[in-house]
Amino acid sequence: MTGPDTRTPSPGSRARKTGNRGRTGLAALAGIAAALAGLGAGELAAALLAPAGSPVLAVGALVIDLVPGWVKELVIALFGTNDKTVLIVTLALGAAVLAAAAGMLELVRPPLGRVLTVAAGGLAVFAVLSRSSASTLDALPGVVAMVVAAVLLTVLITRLRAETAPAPAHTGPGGATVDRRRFLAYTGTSAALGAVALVIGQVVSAGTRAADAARALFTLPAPSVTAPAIPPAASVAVDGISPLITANADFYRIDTALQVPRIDPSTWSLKVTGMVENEVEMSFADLLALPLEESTTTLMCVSNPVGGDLIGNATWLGYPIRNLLARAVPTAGADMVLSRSQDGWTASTPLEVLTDENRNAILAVGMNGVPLPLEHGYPVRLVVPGLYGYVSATKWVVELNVTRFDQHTAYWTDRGWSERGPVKLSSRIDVPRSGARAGAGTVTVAGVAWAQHTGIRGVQVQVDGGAWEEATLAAAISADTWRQWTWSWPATAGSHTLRVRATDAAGLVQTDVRQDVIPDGATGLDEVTVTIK
Ligand SMILES: Nc1nc2c(c(=O)[nH]1)N[C@H]1C(S)=C(S)[C@@H](COP(=O)(O)O)O[C@H]1N2
Ligand SMILES: [Mo]
Repeated sequence: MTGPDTRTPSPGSRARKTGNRGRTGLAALAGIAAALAGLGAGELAAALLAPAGSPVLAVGALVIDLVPGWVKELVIALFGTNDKTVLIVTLALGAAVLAAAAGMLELVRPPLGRVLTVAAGGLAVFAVLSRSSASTLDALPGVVAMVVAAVLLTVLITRLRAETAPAPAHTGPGGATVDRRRFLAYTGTSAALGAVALVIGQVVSAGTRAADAARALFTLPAPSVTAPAIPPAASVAVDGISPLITANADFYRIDTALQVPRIDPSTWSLKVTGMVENEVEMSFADLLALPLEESTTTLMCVSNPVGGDLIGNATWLGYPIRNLLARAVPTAGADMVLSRSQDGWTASTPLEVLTDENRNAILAVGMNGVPLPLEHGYPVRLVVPGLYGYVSATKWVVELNVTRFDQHTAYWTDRGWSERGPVKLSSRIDVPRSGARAGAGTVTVAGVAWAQHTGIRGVQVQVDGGAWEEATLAAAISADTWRQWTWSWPATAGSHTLRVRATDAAGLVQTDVRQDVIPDGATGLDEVTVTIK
């Protein structure tokens, strides 16, 4: 068995030196095999559970971010469009060197090899989590990779150490050769399984990667109709009020998708089916070739409670659905379009809303100047002013089935929600926040109000159940967007409750009758309680 002297060979002992060098080489191999197995397991876990959590891609992206500009330019100058290949080869070589070092360290200075493995795994997990869209689940593949690599490294190096002192094979059929063979078999098997898992992981996730890559490369076509300019007077300068346009990163997200569908736009198509004279099928390229229109539309969720924040306002770019339906020619009797997403979710939208000349119901591809974010429906979603999202705003849309309300029901209708969901007149106080404290004097009260597709005529604020006071409305963008308002409150000391109500352009006053969000949206008035000193 291994004697202590084999670790510290005496000078002049040629056989031992060679053997030692051989063992170090084998340890390096074991390190590479363990790393390969870990990476394979990690990539497989990523492909199956968390595509955004690929340790390999995350480290690659981190390196791209960290490499100084002049190096990138040099690489591009030298290798042109092969720059990605250069990156991958460099990363693979770097990883191999690290893995070999981990193997050798684990042999001579345990547990330093494991420490190095865990540090590398930690770096991968950090790289994944440092991306803005990362979720906790995305850390899993990196952790899997780290654990598999560390465990295998320990097992393989323990085997290697247990092996008898290396002797030239021709010295006879000693246990050494058998042990070495077994060690090599384990190492080879680990490396091979790792490589296979790595390839399967890459193949499985190729489709999902294609979506990310395509989105990154895609530049929105210029609109043929630009959104009406937003009047400067539509935004009031009050700290804490919701911005007039909601940034994509702050836009609420609601869907049933455990994992965001990742659609490669080159494989995407939209079919118009059902009660139509001509079924229409359209590719992403077909859609982009059509004249696209910009419009600013507020989107809100039926589950938004009074005063809630499941509402956002964006400038969308898309193609009017009425034009598409005009090509399909709905047949007599059709009164609903059941839109379906790639992951099988459905929404029921009244046909008359989608064919309305005066409504910007669109197949959207852009959101605030960029391609739809993956979680907001990339590559294509519906946006329909005047209806809650659950009956209109299908993300990752792939089919419009023209049908009848008495023939089909949509996802949420089957779960107790109304088959129709027009947006209800509502208003919200953004500042002051409930529980806020302020000094006596003039306090600015401000917020937003919406009566989508009808428009807001007025907003009133009430203090402690007193008279309704007229708030000042900011300019409107259109009837399809929320509207900011402010009111200067002459505040006196004490605890006060402020309430807000809106009146729509048709003269309807927002009701104070409280109704829950189910089945077709909440009603009631938003209120905040504040303390004035
Ligand atoms: N495919 C799909 N589309 C969907 C949903 C969904 O669950 N799946 N949820 C809808 C609901 S209830 C709302 S309120 C809006 C929210 O859109 P957002 O996440 O872009 O804000 O998307 C709608 N579109
Ligand atoms: Mo919703």
